[in-house]
Amino acid sequence: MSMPFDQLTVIQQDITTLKVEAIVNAANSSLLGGGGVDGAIHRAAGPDLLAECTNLNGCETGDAKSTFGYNLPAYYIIHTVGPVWQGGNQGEADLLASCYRRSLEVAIQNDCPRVAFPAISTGAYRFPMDAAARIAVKATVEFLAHTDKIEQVIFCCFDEASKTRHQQAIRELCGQQ
Ligand code: AR6
Repeated sequence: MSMPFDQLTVIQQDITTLKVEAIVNAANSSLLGGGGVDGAIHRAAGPDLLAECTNLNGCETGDAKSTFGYNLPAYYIIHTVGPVWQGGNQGEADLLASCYRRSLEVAIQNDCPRVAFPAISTGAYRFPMDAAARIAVKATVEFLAHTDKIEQVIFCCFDEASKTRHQQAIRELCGQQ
């Protein structure tokens, strides 16, 4: 698969510090907050975020909904709900790919050219990092092939291992970088 490499970036950082049009939150179906990156985003955005989330009526696994970013440097937060890893035979891979596709669709609806993703489902939801990174990159590359509305997708990894896996997945899917 050929790919304009400059559209994909892998960084190791706290996603709440990023100044891009939209960051993605790895939420749960209540959209009312939790631990991990969800907790960090709610803490950094402030209480107005929870107030807006309360009106969203939750979110299905694999779907995505947007809110404002409030005190975050990012203008929007796109909340998506990843699958809980249950061994791999419960549609987890398709649901995870759907999180990336739906988040990018919601980014386009909100005119966001730059979107940063955490490694959805790889924390509390226990999706194996290796497989998750490949799914994330593949779903994103396939999506970007059919739109000119997204300029940059940032895989914002929390640790070194996650960063390495995403870089590896990009090399595997797109050739040498
Ligand atoms: N910036 C970037 N990545 C982060 C950050 C951060 N500040 N904090 C954690 N990560 P998780 P999940 C990474 O557990 O697996 C919540 O309670 C982390 O290292 O946040 O989708 C929700 O409410 C990991 O690689 O999300 C749900 O109930 C990745 O983000 C549940 O957890 C995802 O880990 C969702 O679980």
